[in-house]
Amino acid sequence: MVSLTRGTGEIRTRTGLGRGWRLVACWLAVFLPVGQALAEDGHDLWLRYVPVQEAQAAAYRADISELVVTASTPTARATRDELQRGLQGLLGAAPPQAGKVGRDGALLVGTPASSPQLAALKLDLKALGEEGYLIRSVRIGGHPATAIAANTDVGALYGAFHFLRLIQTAQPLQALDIREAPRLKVRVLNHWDNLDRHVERGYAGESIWDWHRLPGWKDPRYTDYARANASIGINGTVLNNVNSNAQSLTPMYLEKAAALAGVFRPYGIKVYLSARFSAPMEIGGLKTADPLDPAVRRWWKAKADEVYRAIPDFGGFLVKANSEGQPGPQDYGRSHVDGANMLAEALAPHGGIVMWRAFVYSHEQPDDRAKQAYSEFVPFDGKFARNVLVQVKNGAIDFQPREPFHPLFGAMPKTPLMMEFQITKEYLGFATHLAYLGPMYEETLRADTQVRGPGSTVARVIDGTLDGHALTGMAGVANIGSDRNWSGSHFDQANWFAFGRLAWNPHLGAEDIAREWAKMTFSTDPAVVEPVVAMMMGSREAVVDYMTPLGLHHLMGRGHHYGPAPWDAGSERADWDPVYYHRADRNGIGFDRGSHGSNAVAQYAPPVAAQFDDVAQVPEQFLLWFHHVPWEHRLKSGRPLWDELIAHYDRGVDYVAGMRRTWDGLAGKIDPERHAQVAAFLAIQQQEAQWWRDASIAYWQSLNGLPLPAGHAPPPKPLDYYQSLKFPYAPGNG
Ligand code: GCV
Repeated sequence: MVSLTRGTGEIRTRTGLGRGWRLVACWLAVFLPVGQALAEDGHDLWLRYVPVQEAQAAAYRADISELVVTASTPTARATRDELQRGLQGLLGAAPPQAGKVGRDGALLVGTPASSPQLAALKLDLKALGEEGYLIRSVRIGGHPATAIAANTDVGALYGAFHFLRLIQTAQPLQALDIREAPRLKVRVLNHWDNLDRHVERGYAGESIWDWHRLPGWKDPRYTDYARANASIGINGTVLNNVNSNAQSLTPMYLEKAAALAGVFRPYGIKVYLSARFSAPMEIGGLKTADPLDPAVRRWWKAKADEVYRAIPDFGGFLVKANSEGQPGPQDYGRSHVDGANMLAEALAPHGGIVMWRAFVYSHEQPDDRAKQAYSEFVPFDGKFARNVLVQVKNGAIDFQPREPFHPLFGAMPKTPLMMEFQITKEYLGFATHLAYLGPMYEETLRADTQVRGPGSTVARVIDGTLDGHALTGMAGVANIGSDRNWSGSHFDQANWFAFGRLAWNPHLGAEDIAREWAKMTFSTDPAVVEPVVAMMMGSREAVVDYMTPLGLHHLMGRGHHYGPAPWDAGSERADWDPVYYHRADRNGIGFDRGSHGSNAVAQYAPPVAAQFDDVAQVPEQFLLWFHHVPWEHRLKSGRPLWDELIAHYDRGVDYVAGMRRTWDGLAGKIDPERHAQVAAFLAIQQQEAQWWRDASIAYWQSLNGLPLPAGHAPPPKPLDYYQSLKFPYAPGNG
């Protein structure tokens, strides 16, 4: 299926099309007038490769007169195939292939080892490492040409995707001089996918891993998954849920994982597995999983050897231990270090790594759950083995619409910490709410921990530059499922894309990424791109406004996390209940994490702690995260807190209404199928934003008895109506 895109880049036009090129161009001119859009279902993600405007296509075809790729390895073949597929789609036909550059406009792709012509260029590739690439306009034998060069085939593949992106985003192809190398080493998706294909916190259908039919049937989707990930630089995937099942480590499942690894390998993607800490007992017949027990250690070594026999380039293990009921070393009076280092030792001879999660909270009720990870992990700084990364969520609670950065960032200088972002929208309205998460990721990455003075950003902690770590990484909890559009909604694809781009370079800007994505996904027409980017950029803030303004958090329905339930109380753990987090009563609202409260602020570097501790200085977006204040507390606007809260709720709902208007205005410019689904989802979002606003206000009013400020409508229903709503079958529940 195709839709015609209209580009804006300044592309010089040349004549002299070959017969194939001419036929396609005529076909396009006759059947697809500019601006007409045909239906699409989103399956092609941002790799749609639909024809660019003919004038542009003609210019691009002149720039790429032949393709020179030595396709002697699976990765080089994947590179060649992608370029052929991409150029065929974008320009109407793939350029002819040649063994070496012989005329003007050749595209030469590869490594100095694979191509004598590239080697002769003596390009400076040293600093590009194993995954970097350069794209440069060069002259070869007197002919102008474009070189995509790298030290490895995978680097060249990444370069090819970048080159295609230039065309997809209507960039000129002259005078190119692009050098790129990833800033992070491990760029992984975490699939919370169970062996029965249920996806924990998944809103895009069942798991794409068809375990039952593997290894015999390798769904072509796996190749497309690998292409999509490689196109944004993702180089690893953890196949199974962190709430893991030891069966994943049995020979039967290892054979299936090996089949997936075989599909992903040409695309530079390694397979990792979540390891259940108690596996030695569950599938190994041992009586204990104590990490200091010699038999347990032997078992894991043998298991690692077995895994590497099946998957020679296996990436390593991800572990959730002693958290939310998962087994772990503390079950035996041992520590996170004992557990992580035991696995690290088993993997080290094979070059594997352990990603040990810091998302922990104890069985005992802590005074403040936000403090636990820091308290448990900081004492272990410098004690983890060299091949262990500690994987830290962006905030200290749990993927809320807004959280201050996790205090562990900067607090463990001798330990490499990797970021864990959630791509799936567990707490942000599931797949039906349009919330572009780029600004949220950017907000955390740019946050200044100040641990080594100003400029000690979270991005610099995780890219290793702050404390000199070579092992670095970022994980994203995937939003991928078997829905035709992969992510449950068209706009949720942007969150997968943004994660990949930021994992490659955590210093990129969310707006630039949104613009790239919008051009590749919908159209290069500025009349489409600009309104779409504007919608996206404010969309996460709108969710914060209508769900959890001013630092409120964890007010979602218990368990499934769908919809508002700020009244929820009485579950088996107080820190699973919204009332634990907002602490509202007739006098005030908010969690006191200041020096007179739980003192969680003390976990930040002194200048940050001082700012968060001071109710007059704390950024208002975190006010109720760190402070319990009276409803009358005056904000910078001069309004009392109560009025300000209401204003935020209404602003959030209004933003969604605005997105609907913008989107309606794009009818005819976006293909009807995708346009209709986004429109329907925005209607759901508006209803649910209103529900969040009304239910929250009704509940707060039941506590504080305050009237609504003038001009704001009261909730249309009484509180008990909102409290009566139940959602036993909400998707994604664990
Ligand atoms: C995989 C939250 C989610 C759980 C998830 C957990 C985690 O608590 O609700 O579904 O479990 O985070 O990150 O381990």
